[in-house]
This record gives sequence, C-alpha cells and structure tokens, in this order.
Amino acid sequence: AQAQQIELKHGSHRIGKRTDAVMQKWRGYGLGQFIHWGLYAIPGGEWNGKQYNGAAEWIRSWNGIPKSTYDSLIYKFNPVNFNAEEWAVTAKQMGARYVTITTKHHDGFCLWPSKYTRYTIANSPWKKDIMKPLVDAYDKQGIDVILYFSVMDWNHPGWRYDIKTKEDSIAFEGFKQFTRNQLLELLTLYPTAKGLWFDGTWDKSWIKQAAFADELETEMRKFRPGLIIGSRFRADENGKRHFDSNGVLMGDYEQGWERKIPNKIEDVHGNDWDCVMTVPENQWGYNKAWKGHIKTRNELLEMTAKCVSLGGNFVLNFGPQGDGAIRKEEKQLAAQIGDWMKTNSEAIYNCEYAGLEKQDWGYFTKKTGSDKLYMIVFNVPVSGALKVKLPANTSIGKSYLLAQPAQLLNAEEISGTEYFIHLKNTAAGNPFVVVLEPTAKK
Ligand code: JFZ
Repeated sequence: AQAQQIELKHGSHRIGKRTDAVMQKWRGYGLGQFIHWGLYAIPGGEWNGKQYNGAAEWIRSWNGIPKSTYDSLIYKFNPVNFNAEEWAVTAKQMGARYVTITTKHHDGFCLWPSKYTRYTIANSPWKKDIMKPLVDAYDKQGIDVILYFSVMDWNHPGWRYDIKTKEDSIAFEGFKQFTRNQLLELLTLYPTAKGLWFDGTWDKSWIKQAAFADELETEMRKFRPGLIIGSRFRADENGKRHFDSNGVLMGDYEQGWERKIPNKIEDVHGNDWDCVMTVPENQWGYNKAWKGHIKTRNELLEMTAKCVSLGGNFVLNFGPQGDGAIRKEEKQLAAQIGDWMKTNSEAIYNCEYAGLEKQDWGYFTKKTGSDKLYMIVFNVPVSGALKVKLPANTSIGKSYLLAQPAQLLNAEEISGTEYFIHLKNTAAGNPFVVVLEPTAKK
C-alpha cells in the first residue's frame, strides 16, 4: 500500500509478483547459466600483447583501439570448435535450468543473422546462425532460454549516449526503429525463448525514451504472451530506472543483483530477482589471463544456496573462447557443481524463502507448495550440533541427511521452539543438506 502515488504514464504496470505458470517456473529454476560470447572472445582481454585492465567484453572501449580495427574482428570470427550440444550438455550436467545468452553485446555484433545490420555472424567466415543451434540444443536439454540484448550498440551509426542536437535526435529515431526491428526479429526467429535480458540501458539517450520503451515493451508482451522482461529495460518519464517514481518494480523481476547478493529478505522488497555472477572478479567475456581470485565450487554453491534462501535464482557466467570451446576451468567448475547438485538439487529447485531465522551454519530453503525444509550446511560447529528455530506450534517430525534419508538424525528440543540437530559424522569440505519434516506441535 503506497501512501502517496504519483500519476505515472510510463511507470510499472503491476504491483506484486506475476502469478502465471511461466513466471512460476522461472521462480523455481534455482540455478542458471549466463553465456557471454562474441567478437571480444577473440582477443580474450589482450590487444597487441598488452592486457586490458577492464572486463574482456569491454576491450573495444580501450583507448587506442579504433572502431574500424575492433569491428574488423568480424573477419576473424570462425569458431571451429563451437558445438551447441556440448554447451547445453555442460549446462545440464551443472544443473542449470535456464540460460541467458548474449545475442548482441555492447559492440553490436549479432550472433544471429539480423536483416537490419551487416554486422552479424552472416558476414563472418563462420556464416551460420549461432543462436538457432544454441536455442535448439538448450531446448532439447529442457533448459529454458533467455535472450540477452544490449540496447547500447557501439556499431550502429544512430547510437548516441545523449541527445543534444537535432542531428542526434534524427539519428536516434533511426536507432530506435532498428532496436524495435531487431527485438521483434529475435522473438520471431526464436519463438521458444522465454524472455529478454536487457542491458546497456543506462545512458541518457535511452532514459529519455520512456514512452517509446513502454510501448515497445507492451508490443513485445502482446507478441509473445508470457514473455519475461526484467527491470533493466526502461525508465519511467522521470528517468527512474528499475523502480518507478512510486518505488514499484518495473518489469517482472529485479535485475540489479549484479555480482552481489542480498543479505536479508527485506533487501528484495517482495520481488522476484536473480543474481548474475562471474567466476573471476569482473570478467564476463573470455579472458585468457583468468586472473585474480577465481571462485571455487564451494563459494559458488554457497552463493546459489544463499540466493535460493532469499527467494532468488543464481546465474553463473561462462565466457567461451574465440574458437567456440568452453575453457577447461569452467568445464571443471560446471562438473563439480553438477556433482553436488546430483544429490542435493532437491534443496535448490522449486524452493523458496523459508521464513526462519538465519543460523550460522548456512541457509534454509523451503519446498514451494509443501512444508518440507532444507538446511544447506556450509559451516559445521565444533559441537556438531546445528541450531534451528521453528515458528511456534511446529516441531520437527523427522530430520535426515538428503544424501541418507533412511538414517534419521536426533533433533533435540532445547527450548520452546529451538532445536539442535545432532550430526553423526560429516564429510569435511563438502556442503550438505539436512531435511526437516516439520509437524504440528502437540
Ligand atoms: C553489464 C555489461 O556492461 C557487462 O559487460 C556484462 O554484460 C554485464 C552482465 O552487464 O555490466 C553491468 C551492468 C549493470 C551493473 C553492473 C555492470 N550494475 O547495475 O551494477
């Protein structure tokens, strides 16, 4: 209940979460994969023998790389080791249930044969569509596809950071039509895609297009009922992004959790959300150097558990190489995560915020539509006893390791609603899941 409501023409279209089946499925994904792939994978963070300090997919913005030099990477795009099925199988084995793929990043290079620009795979030595085999391969594995699309386009002559002159305004009008054409083209060519993941929407030029973007969003939603669009697409008429001038989320889920995770349920304001995460510090596209701290399987599993415990999804980024192969470090992480998921995904898939007080050992999740609780344990106390605080009028009926359901654990009542789950033994170095089946308290 908002006390003061400002009249908005181009604010949010809905208060509260979507309740339809497509969005309910999205909410239950738990784990996803992100793919950043494009021309930037060819230099892989290195230009003329020098390491670019920023994110590899931004190398084009490096002083000293002229646009024409960067753009001619198109003539080198020939990913002979690209195998869509292999990518999808890698994601499947990891346990990902959706994937977001860069159809076009900021450089403007299109991984699909767009009719509206020459800057696409069709004019590379590879020639063939990349998106079609990817969408088909992921569809075949039962992994839902979301299309990443950067509005900002460094290749298109009409793109502007701001609109200050008559000339800018004419150029940008052309760019807007181009953007609309490309989006409707993508939705037409890849009808099974479940949503669009927008990026590159932070510049003044685009923020000023509240009316256009609002109409375009409505048009796309009409064109593809059920389409999922996050909060990073459009601004309201006051230039407010993600949340409109009344503080209401714009779009179907909050898209601001970028390499960061909320700490408490209040941080997500009752909205759907997902967190997108890189394996190194801030590298989305392939970077040969793979430098700095590289997150481990346990760190990534803990992030996954934390996200799901706060009602979000966790999306892990992959940056395939210029030749189309997934680097061995990412393949290994995917296999390690998948290994854990094989036993424990029940605590991740179709799970939600449990509504219980956070404890030091890890994260609670709850199976949606049931009262089954999961404790995803990362830190075992020296006592071997895990604290649980249940709501009044509930007690623990049964508790057991997800990996060993037949062996019941001892749940000791220590006061009204507090319990200690006593572990028998724990495999060191491995997060694990304890299942709690609550019952009504007698
Ligand atoms: C953007 C891109 O610039 C980047 O290359 C990558 O594709 C990433 C997924 O998205 O980077 C952002 C966008 C938004 C924020 C941070 C980085 N943000 O809101 O904090």
